[in-house]
Amino acid sequence: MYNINKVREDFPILQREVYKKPLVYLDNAATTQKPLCVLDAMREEYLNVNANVHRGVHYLSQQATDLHEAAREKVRQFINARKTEEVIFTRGTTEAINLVASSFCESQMQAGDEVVVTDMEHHSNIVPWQLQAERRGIVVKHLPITDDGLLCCDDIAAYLTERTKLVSLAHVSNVLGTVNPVADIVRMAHERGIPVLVDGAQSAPHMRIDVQAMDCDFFAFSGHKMYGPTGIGVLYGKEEWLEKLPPYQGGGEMIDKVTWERTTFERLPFKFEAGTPDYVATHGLATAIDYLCSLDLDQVAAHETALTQYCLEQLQTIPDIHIYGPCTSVQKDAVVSFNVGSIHHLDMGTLLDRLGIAVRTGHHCAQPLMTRLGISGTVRASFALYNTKEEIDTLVAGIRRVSQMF
Ligand code: C6P
Repeated sequence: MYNINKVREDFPILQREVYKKPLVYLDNAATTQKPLCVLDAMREEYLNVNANVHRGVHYLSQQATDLHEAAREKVRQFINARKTEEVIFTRGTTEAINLVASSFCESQMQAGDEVVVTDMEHHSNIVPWQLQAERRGIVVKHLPITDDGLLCCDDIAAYLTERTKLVSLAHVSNVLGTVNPVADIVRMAHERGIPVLVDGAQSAPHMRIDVQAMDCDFFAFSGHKMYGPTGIGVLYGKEEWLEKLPPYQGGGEMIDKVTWERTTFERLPFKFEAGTPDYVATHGLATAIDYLCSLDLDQVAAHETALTQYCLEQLQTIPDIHIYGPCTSVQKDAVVSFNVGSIHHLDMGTLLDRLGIAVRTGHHCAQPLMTRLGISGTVRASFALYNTKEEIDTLVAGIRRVSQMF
């Protein structure tokens, strides 16, 4: 049985007040709060283990290296990758996608070749490709979405041409909450020999990830959105692809041998990890994964789906509300974006904040999606494993109160 009161005790920040009101934290798609066990694990490492990894023969360095590599194995299990060599530590989803954009385009694409993204991407899955378009003349195409915020799946085949070299799409939209049918898209792309990158920033915290079952070629996610520290993320890549791609950055750790004439590179995964990694953060991420799994991922998912469904039902009782994206938790995951009448999203967010309710407002780093929806921004409530129905009641009462002010 999911014990929400006990779960909330693991996150002391949830007990604090803002403006003398109990904090209702509904900005989890931006970043989640951290449980005590993650903070304790990182403090303990800095206090008693701290040393650079992979470099020292001394005891502390070996202990830190063991923790760091144990974290890689933990991530491997979490996403069900075949090998730890397929798990690259990055600073986050953004860096993971930039790595692929840079190395993939350099080695696998020529001017005129195409990358297909979608109309619901975060800037992190648009701008890296645009940079490559400017530098190498590749073409960025975007799959359309329906007015309900679903991918136009019937159109996909038409977008995959002989020049398409990669499909790169969000697993879950950070604005609409739409859960995209990534396994189906991977199958369609693979039938044409096209690899697929899945941006898992908004899915990894909320559902079981099995990269082998999904059969994606790359999968990117961030630690800080799943109860881990900031500054650490993961790029999963199939070994055969990672072997083919050139290094992203150069520096310490990623080399085999350096001479003035020539440098050869380390084996996977180190080839893609130049410089001192954030080894305390990797241990923090591993602790966050342990925490998440200790609560049972299926129970967490069921709790969050129930919250999303409840929120959708309650919001729909508010006059003049417009909810963006699908209105059923079957296709939507833990993110609800809306506007009420002509009230500006920033005004709504600012006034909700005064009631102690933390939501995000604006374009959510998805400006092309805003253009598609014909709006400048939304108010977004996003849920985590520690949120409650009572908090959603507070949100809904807050929206009603703000609406009456206008
Ligand atoms: N979205 C949000 O409030 P980083 O910043 O690298 O950890 O994650 C980038 C990113 C990539 N893809 C998706 C789908 C995302 O949602 C995000 C981060 C946050 O929606 C911050 S802008």
